[in-house]
Amino acid sequence: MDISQASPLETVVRGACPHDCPDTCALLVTVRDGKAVKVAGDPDHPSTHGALCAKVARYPERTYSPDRILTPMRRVGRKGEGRFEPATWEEALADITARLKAIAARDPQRILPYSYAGTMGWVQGEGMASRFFHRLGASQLDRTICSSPGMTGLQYTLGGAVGMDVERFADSGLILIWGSNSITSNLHFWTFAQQAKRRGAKLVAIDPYRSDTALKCHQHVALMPGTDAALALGMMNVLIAEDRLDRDYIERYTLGFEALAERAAQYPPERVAQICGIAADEVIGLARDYATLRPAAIRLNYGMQRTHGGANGVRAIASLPALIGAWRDPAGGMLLSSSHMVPVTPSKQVRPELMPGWPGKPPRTINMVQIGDALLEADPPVEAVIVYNSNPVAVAPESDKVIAGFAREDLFTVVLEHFQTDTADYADWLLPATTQLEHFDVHKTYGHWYVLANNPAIAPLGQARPNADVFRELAARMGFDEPALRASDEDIVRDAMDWSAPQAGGVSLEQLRREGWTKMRHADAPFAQGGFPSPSGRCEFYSQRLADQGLDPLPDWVPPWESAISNPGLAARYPLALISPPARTFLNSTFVNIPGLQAQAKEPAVEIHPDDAAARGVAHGDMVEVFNDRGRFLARASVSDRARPGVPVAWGVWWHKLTQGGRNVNAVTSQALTDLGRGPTFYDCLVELRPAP
Ligand SMILES: Nc1nc2c(c(=O)[nH]1)N[C@H]1C(S)=C(S)[C@@H](COP(=O)(O)OP(=O)(O)OC[C@H]3O[C@@H](n4cnc5c(=O)[nH]c(N)nc54)[C@H](O)[C@@H]3O)O[C@H]1N2
Ligand SMILES: Nc1nc2c(c(=O)[nH]1)N[C@H]1C(S)=C(S)[C@@H](COP(=O)(O)OP(=O)(O)OC[C@H]3O[C@@H](n4cnc5c(=O)[nH]c(N)nc54)[C@H](O)[C@@H]3O)O[C@H]1N2
Ligand SMILES: [Mo]
Repeated sequence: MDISQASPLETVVRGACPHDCPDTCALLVTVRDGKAVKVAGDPDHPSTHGALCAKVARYPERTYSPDRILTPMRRVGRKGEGRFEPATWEEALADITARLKAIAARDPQRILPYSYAGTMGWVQGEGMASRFFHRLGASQLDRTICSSPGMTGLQYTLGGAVGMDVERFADSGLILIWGSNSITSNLHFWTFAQQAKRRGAKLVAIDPYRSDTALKCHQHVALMPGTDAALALGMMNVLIAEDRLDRDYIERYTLGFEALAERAAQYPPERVAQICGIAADEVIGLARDYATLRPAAIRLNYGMQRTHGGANGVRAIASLPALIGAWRDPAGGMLLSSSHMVPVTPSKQVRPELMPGWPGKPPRTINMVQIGDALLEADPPVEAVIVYNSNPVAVAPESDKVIAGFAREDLFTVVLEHFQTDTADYADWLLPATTQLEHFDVHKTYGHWYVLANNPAIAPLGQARPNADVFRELAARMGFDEPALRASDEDIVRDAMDWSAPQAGGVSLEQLRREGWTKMRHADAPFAQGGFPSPSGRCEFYSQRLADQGLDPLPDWVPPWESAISNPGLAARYPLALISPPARTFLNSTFVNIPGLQAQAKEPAVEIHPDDAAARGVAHGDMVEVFNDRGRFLARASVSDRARPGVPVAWGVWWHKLTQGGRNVNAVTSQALTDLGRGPTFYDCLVELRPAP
């Protein structure tokens, strides 16, 4: 479409959705008299298809919200009170520099960045920020809160985050939508799944909860949380027993089939049925469909890797396509993340070599999942934390500890934000950040094969500044004069991607900015003849790299930390396995404060199966208290058989301060980590509930 000039006063600017979502939509921002009046999806971009989710369609409302932070703010009240007075950037940056210098003189590791994917951009994400913290010698943050178990599972199986072209799902004959509520969290994939459905494909949802997506699939397999590896191994058991394998594909392009077959032999359908809480026939039927309804595709998503065995679950599932040769077809195989199909070299973007002691003895690493413990117990202590692109007080597990940590009067906290979030309340300095409409960036994604440019559509509001600008200036004030710390935004983007790689198809940054997006060039069925990025080039059922670390080289079912099978004592006190997937109206804790979206979600809710509700004297619409040894929160009960017996569902992620009892669901979630990848176990969480006192 021609977007040059709609009228002399109205322009359309090409942008990219910055959010942590596999869809990374191509945006068209209409600007009139310097004001963004509309954000729409680009109709020409194949996966965006002119459609935006309900949240991002409200991006102008969010940008011009009267609640935006538009000037630097200095704390005047007690920690967490959220009382501030306006200050100048000069005052803010001078004080922050002085404080950081003083701490760094003792030990820079006492300074900790805390960030995640508020924006996924190469520039306003980790580009300049990480360079700054590396040069400073700050503690490294292990950014594990979302996808690291799944990414690690892929690494040890396929060799990286590679997978199908999402557009090809339209031609699949069977789609297993596994651990994903696509209509909520991967809407633009759902469009392709629906096309496949209209062409006769069978859709199966594998999810403990009968989600909006599961409701629209032909079949729903409602397994217990954290049992996915058992189900996948059970499917293998049947595929092998019934000889429904692609022996030729296995022979040529996989590693360790004999060993995997021995492992799968331990998972006959009856045992799997018991572990997963489903019928043996479901396991058998699923395996038969998987082998016969071609092309067979799996849309795996991160919802299934938030339990102890999350990475092994991904390893087991990622082994399935090779067993039946599903990769031979462009519409077969699987997709969890395809982010490594873009030729980005993270080290060129974030420059680890700037760290003191690199590579032999770099600064310590702190896992963001365990920020609660880290702020309370790390030795040497964390004396300063600088938060950007994240809201840890709301999103990190075991809130009471996270809050106690941020409430330390001796902790120096800087928060770069759009809004006064739960985390911002604890800031000593709250700094106004620009939104995606106000700054430049470039994005890749994990759910399709495009790279997208985001051109600034409007001038920064108030005194808001882009993250990269702030860290560039802090670097200068700290006296860091390496070229990497003076790099312009465009330099960072040029560094991040290998623009001359064949996948990039010769695109230049200028062209990308003009055209908005470009698709990476890959073969239609990239793994039809193996060629996986693993050390052997094969799909590695057996991983020598895991064996070398003394770990199980084969995928297995690793039971949840908290379940009746693995911890009967705990389950006797807390018999309900709580999961807390994202709400359709919010993006993690972003958008929770936007009135139009908040009104749709109304208040924190927990869906409970009628049997569980009746046993506790809970009626539909009652306020209930959900609790365990870690904490408690209040939520409105929604009694519905869409929830499995024993598995209530609490929608995330509210701001604590916007809930009735002052705590969201993370009051009860745990800081325990996954089997591989050091990830969070948000959906591995036993609780009890009762009518609110
Ligand atoms: N609207 C909206 N979209 C989002 C987000 C959002 O907050 N709101 N968040 C974005 C982000 S950061 C991410 S990571 C993704 C997350 O999106 P997904 O990767 O799809 O993951 P979740 O939404 O966490 O969970 C998806 C489904 O998995 C189910 N589930 C829970 N435990 C298990 C299990 O053990 N096994 C199986 N098989 N299923 C399980 C849940 O019931 C849920 O229906 O979505 C992104 N998109
Ligand atoms: N119980 C439970 N907890 C969960 C999850 C769950 O499923 N259940 N999901 C987990 C997952 S998958 C994830 S990814 C994490 C997400 O956790 P976070 O990465 O913390 O994501 P958000 O809550 O969206 O917070 C992002 C913040 O960044 C800010 N921001 C956006 N753009 C910019 C910018 O350009 N500059 C600056 N300075 N700030 C910006 C936004 O205003 C927002 O407050 O939460 C996790 N927490
Ligand atoms: Mo995430």
